Amino acid sequence: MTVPSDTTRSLLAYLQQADQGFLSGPVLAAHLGVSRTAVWKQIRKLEALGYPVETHPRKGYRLRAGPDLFVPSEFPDRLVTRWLGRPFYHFLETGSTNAEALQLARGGAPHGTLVVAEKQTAGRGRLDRKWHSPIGQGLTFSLILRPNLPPRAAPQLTLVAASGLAHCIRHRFDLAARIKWPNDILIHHKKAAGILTEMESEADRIGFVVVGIGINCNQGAADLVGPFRYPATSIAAEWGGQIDRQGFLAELLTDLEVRFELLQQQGFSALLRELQDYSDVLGAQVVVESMGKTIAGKVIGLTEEGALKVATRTGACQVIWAGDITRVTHDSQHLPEPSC
Ligand code: BT5
Repeated sequence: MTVPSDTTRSLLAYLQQADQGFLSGPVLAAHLGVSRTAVWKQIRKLEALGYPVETHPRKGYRLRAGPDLFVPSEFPDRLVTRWLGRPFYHFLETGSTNAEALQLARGGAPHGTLVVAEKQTAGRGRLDRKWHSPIGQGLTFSLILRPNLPPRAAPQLTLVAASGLAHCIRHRFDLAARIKWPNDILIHHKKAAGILTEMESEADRIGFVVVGIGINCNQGAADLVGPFRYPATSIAAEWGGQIDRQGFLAELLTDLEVRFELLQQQGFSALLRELQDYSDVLGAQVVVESMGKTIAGKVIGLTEEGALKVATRTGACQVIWAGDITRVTHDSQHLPEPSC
């Protein structure tokens, strides 16, 4: 794993501030307090990370127009949350922001801590699956939460995060983002984001939870072919233009904070309505893989705790606490709806 040094970060910040203008080797060396050879080595590091740096023999170096780059020094000023997103850790490259956040949480990092990475070398989904995100195009981040809730409420944090994310995409981009229970955000029935929640608990209450979110923001068609388990898309592909990832993340954290507070103060039922409104699967025929079993039927809702209620062909009601919806058919015929 390559963790960029403070010098690499500072160099990136100078190049970003130059707004695609050139900065000479001697000027950068003076700013950074290192030799010109060291500047050259740091430039190679940035290139290895995927940043498009142009080198000119006389003018020096500049960051070419490329991916929309996160400017870590600016981001905290854009946050309008009360507690979510602070403290803020930014990695140019790391294995997984969830792994970083778990480690920080074990070391005592507070409720609200945010860990963002431009590039993950081992981004993960559920069940040891992989999460792919080219550098600078998606958003990959994790939040440390220390809610006063019992461990069985942890899956609700995934659902609540999904609701906040769908809400933010809807309001910021006017796109009908929907939730594929429990952790996927779809736009036009294609996956635009995924959530991975990991927890460490004490006897009867959550010690901490790490909510990891991966969002396809500015990925183009070539980055979305997969192969993925479900068709993929990005916000930019659906919206029709590059998006400002930092502005979006700042707004998203506000939407998440409101919902995490509501969950803590009023309970999950206060969020149920929004979750059902944003559901991609409510009323649809689905196939669910759950604990080694395959269940097919029509989704008729969520329980008060957030489990999925599926009416099977026999009219029986199955309550599913954890699983993966592998197929969704929206033109479902009428089925008897048992009460459960
Ligand atoms: C998820 O798992 O969708 C949860 C993804 C969470 C990723 C974030 S990024 C920040 C934080 N740090 C981490 O290390 N992880 C979290 P799941 O429902 O199991 O879906 C995983 C599957 O989605 C993979 O097996 C692929 O088929 C597919 N996939 C991978 N990358 C994708 C992408 N960019 N867009 C759409 N689908 C993708």
